[in-house]
Amino acid sequence: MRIPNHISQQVDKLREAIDRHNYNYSVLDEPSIPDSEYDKLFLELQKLEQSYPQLITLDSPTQRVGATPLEKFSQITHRSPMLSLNNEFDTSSVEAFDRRVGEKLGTNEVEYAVEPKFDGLAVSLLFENGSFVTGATRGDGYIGEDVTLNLRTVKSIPLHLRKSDKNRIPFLLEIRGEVLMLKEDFEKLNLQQREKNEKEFMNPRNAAAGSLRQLDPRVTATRRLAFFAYGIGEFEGEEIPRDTHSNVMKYLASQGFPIAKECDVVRGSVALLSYYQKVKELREHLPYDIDGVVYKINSLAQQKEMGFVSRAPRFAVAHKFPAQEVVTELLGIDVQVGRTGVLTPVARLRPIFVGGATVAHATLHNEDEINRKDVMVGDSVIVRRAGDVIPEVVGVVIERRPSNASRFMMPNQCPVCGAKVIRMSDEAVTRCTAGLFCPAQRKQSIMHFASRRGMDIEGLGEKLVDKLVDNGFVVTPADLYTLDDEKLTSLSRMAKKSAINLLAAINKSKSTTLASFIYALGIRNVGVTTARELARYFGDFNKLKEANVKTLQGIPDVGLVVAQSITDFFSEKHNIEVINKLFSDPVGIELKEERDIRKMQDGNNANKISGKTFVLTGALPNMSREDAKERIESLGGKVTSSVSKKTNYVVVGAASGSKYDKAVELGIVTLDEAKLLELLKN
Ligand code: 9MJ
Repeated sequence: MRIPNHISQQVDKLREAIDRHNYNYSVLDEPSIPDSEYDKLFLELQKLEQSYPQLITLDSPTQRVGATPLEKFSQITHRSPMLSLNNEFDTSSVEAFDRRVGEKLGTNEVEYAVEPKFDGLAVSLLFENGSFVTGATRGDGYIGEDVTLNLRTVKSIPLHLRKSDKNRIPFLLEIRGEVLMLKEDFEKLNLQQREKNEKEFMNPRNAAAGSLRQLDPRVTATRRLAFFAYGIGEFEGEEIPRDTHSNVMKYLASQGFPIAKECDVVRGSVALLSYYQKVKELREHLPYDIDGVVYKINSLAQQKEMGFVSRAPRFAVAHKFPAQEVVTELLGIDVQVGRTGVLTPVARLRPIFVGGATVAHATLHNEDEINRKDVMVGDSVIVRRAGDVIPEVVGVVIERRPSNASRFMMPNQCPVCGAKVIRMSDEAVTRCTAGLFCPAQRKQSIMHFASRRGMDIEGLGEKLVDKLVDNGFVVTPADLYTLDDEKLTSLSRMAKKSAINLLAAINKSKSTTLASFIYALGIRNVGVTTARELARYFGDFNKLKEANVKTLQGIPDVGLVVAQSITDFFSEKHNIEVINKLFSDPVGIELKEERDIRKMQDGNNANKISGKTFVLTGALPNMSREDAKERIESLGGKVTSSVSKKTNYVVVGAASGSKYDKAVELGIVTLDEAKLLELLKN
């Protein structure tokens, strides 16, 4: 059957549009059309290809998804070997590397291309006449497994190259890079696995490996994998740069391959080390796991001159970060009691250095988690500490389990107060039933009451709260306001001056906002955002106190569970007694009207924030993005995730990428942290 001209033109047009939108979405992380529009284009192309199967090509976007499963992977011999890098772990080895290079090349300050070292799986993608034909794992460096069908499902891998300036396409090109799973997608995948009662993955790397080495490409297609290019192997084609590695990387980016935003070019060992430091600080803010940085001599001629030693190049090294995952012995499992009575099992570990600190405890979350991970006391466990995140046990090395390993049992009594514990059938957690009669819960709720986002009582830390509760000076939050310097100075290690400061802070906290007060009460399931919503909706504490479930459910983001928690809280006699005490003499909490505060702010900076839309991008030097978001929202601003014409400000931190470019393109005001703080200052 002859294919009408307008049909092949329409097919070309659809493919071009789908590829472009896919690139914007998967590589630039800047969706250009809504999903529904994309689906429409895709469906139209699929229909045309069904009617005219002769038009189907291997690099059509419809050919990414779900081929039939394989029996086993076949093997692919790489055109040029996939080298491994030598690892360096300390400053002096990096200096020695730079010295060796300098001596061999007879150059003083060698130029290096520097890049983050992805913690994923190395793959090689072969493009022939511009089309993606095969893709393989690294294997032994010479022969890998053919995972082409799985790699086709990775949306950020282009299925064909773009024509170069000279309108040419390389005859042959091997692209080298790493397949990985973004941290965010890893969390989502594990959540799904948990819901399906299937085994969770230990870390993003394992999840990526498990997804890529799947015999059924339909499974891989459901996993969100990412790809980043970091070099090329064999190539034939005039348009490929032959001067520097950084130009090769630019070429790859121009061909639609994702490359790390953190790539740079520097000179000399001092600059190498400061790059290492910079990326190390960025590490926890990056969307993917990295395990170090890579230094490569930038000049390809100089690379050739350096040559290889056995299977590793002499022109590049990996400078590894301290490990974030280590194996240590699980000595025991302690049980801690939190503010809402939740019993949390905590691993007691043989102390070990991980992620830059010595760790002796790690969370085990809850009983189900222990069972799912099959953790037993005495096991060798894998402990992960990434950035400021609480260390956690992610898995067990089963082969090393000793014969005397013992199972953990959740106690049936609260380990702090001895009261009965219960586990609701629909909850993963076990709780102490004693409420505020349990000293552990009492301490935690007082800490919460005094926290920064609550009543903001400066200087009331954990140790002091322990003493105040243990001495019987404080039973409920209202008792904080009955403290005097005599009581305080009777506590060990409490100097007169600290006592005076604390009393002043307690006194100051009496004047607060409705939102902070609601949050401070520690109602289950009511966090900062919900507290703010409730304050905005009711504007009056008594109205909130008397609201019923139905009214509460009418508030944005308040579902049945939250509504029920609120009414449960106010139906508890004990809670009402404490609240009454807080509002009457001698305490006399005073809630400033939010509107008054807004008026005050409108006078100066709030009109610059209230009603304005902010986008935060990159890591800020001194505050977390969460903090910045909260502070902007507390002044009536809105924080969204993508830059558009409606955005008023883009707050730019380190390693900000496309959002910054977009802001510049649209002429939107950009702020650094200092300027943001100036705006927030009130
Ligand atoms: C990773 N893993 O990110 C190389 N790598 O170069 C980077 N690996 C590499 N480069 C030559 N950025 C061999 C391996």
